[in-house]
Amino acid sequence: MGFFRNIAEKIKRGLRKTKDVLFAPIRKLVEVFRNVNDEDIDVIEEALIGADVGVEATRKIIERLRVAYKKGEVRTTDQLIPFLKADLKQRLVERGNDLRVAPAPPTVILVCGVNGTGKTTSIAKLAKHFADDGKKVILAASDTFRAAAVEQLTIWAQRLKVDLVKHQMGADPAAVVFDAADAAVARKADFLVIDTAGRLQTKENLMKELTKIRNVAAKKIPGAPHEVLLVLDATTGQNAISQAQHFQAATNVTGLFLAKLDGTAKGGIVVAIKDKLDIPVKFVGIGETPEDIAPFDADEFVEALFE
Ligand SMILES: Nc1nc2c(ncn2[C@@H]2O[C@H](COP(=O)(O)OP(=O)(O)O)[C@@H](O)[C@H]2O)c(=O)[nH]1
Ligand SMILES: [Mg+2]
Repeated sequence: MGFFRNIAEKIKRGLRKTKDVLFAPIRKLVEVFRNVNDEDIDVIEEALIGADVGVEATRKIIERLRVAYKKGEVRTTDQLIPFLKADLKQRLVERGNDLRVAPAPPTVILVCGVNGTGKTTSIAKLAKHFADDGKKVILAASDTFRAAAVEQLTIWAQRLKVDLVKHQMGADPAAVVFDAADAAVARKADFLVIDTAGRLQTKENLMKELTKIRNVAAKKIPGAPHEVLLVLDATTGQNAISQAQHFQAATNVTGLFLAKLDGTAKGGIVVAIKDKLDIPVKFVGIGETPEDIAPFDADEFVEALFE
């Protein structure tokens, strides 16, 4: 109970900037009880665009609002927020927001994404999230492209007291996974989380590298990787969507970790992502510390936006 209240609080805090942009103008509208007019709908449209809900998703929401308005279903200002909440919740509910886990441990999570989006930090968050739940976690430092990447993950592993498998910088990322998968089985880990290099590659290179890692994992652990989490930086707004399309074309992405939701007024990107991509958001990152993670929940997210 305390845990969930804590998460709801965190999400509210993380969405503060988005709320300022999205909700502040709408709140002004609904402060006074009166009949809704056309200008009110324009204000809502602008607010949605401002929060990076995206042109297409905004158009769909506004279209529905206009229909409801014409039919008299939305007549007075007090009906605006309930309408928006219900619409957004319906839009955001998706199949499988829960993490995919293996029928028998270890569950293997492959984490990919462009450099700087927050991969390594998000892995630390996942590690803490699992470890706090009493699970045994092993991290694989398969971003061997930069020495700093291995060092960063090593520091997190030490701080969080979880195991780490690493090779030298420049080593074959799949070889790290090979050893890490052995370690995960031998040490009876519940989760193996794999960090990967995120330099902007061609689709073919990206595909080759991720496929090699996947094959090694699959050979060692049945069904692995059980989850392929793509980390996106919410502050990049619509650009995050084109990144997702790039990765989706290279490999089967099964879930999104939307990082840096706290640093942006573009929290509406969650709605745009749902509208454009068929990949569920599984976690959101709402700060720089390992505690700043929340499993994504559509109801909670929408309530936090309009609180
Ligand atoms: N405010 C905020 N910063 C974050 C979040 N996630 C990651 N960062 C920061 O983003 C920067 C890049 O993160 P890093 O994990 O190194 O990205 P990587 O290159 O993809 O592995 C670091 O300064 C992190 O502290 C988040 O949820 N919120
Ligand atoms: Mg990294």
